[in-house]
Amino acid sequence: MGGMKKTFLGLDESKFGPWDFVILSIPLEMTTSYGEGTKMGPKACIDASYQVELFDPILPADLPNGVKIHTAEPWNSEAPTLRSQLDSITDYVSPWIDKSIFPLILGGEHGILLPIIELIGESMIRDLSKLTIVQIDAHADLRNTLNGEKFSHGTVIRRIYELGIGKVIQIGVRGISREENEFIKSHDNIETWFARDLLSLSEDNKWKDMIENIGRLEGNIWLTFDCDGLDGKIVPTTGTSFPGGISYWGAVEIIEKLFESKKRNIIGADINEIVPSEEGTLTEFSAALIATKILSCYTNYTNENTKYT
Ligand SMILES: [Mn+2]
Repeated sequence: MGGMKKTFLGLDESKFGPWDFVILSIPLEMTTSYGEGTKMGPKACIDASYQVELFDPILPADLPNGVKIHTAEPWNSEAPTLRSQLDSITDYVSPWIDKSIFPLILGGEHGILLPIIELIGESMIRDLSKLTIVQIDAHADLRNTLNGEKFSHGTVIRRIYELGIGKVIQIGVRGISREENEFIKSHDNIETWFARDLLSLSEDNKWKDMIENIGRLEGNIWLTFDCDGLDGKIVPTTGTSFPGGISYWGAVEIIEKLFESKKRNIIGADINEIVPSEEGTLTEFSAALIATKILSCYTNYTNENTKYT
């Protein structure tokens, strides 16, 4: 392909829309605690997607399984402050927040989610109390501030919650502060499935309960997938890689369950905190597999029936 831009999965893409599914890259890196390199994440994920198979046994045909995909040019900004960077993310994402297109956003640190949800509140779902956020993450991201910073990967779900989100469902949390734990306990519409309860080796662990619970969700859903929600073994270089997390098959089960029913409109998703290493590691490949699973479930979901409205 020479100097040509790479497309997700190396698929041939039509130059002209309308498209059904867009891959957006937001390589923002400003506040990640340690393990820098999220700004390389989206590109590394797209590069790694070349190693992912187009066959998925749940599909009647290979990917793209009849849907029109577009890999957009990455976001790029030299704006001087974090808030102005977030505003430029709004400009970048804006053309793609549209009921007829599914946006899959590759990040970049988790903080990218705030302008996206703000935009959804302004244009797509005016009443954010009708939106559920499903968050896969090692952390709750519910701090009021982190190192004095209001806008950060460690505060992003708190900022989004303050917009009036209907419900937040957190899966895989295992790094949390006392303040966040209290915040969860005192807010009924934040439902946190701690990694230890889900994944403990005891027979009465809560994994099945969590999956059933997801199966009962209705209405509009945004899926935000922080790579550190996965077990540290399969995302070894991500921002805050953490042991005791969700397995690859666990993540696949969650995604397939979410897309299984038309009671739910999955309006979009992001995969964030992708940090590759120079040698190339599992992290970006794991992220590419998750991204492909989302695409694959989306194509099945839309092809099975008419598109959601
Ligand atoms: Mn996070």
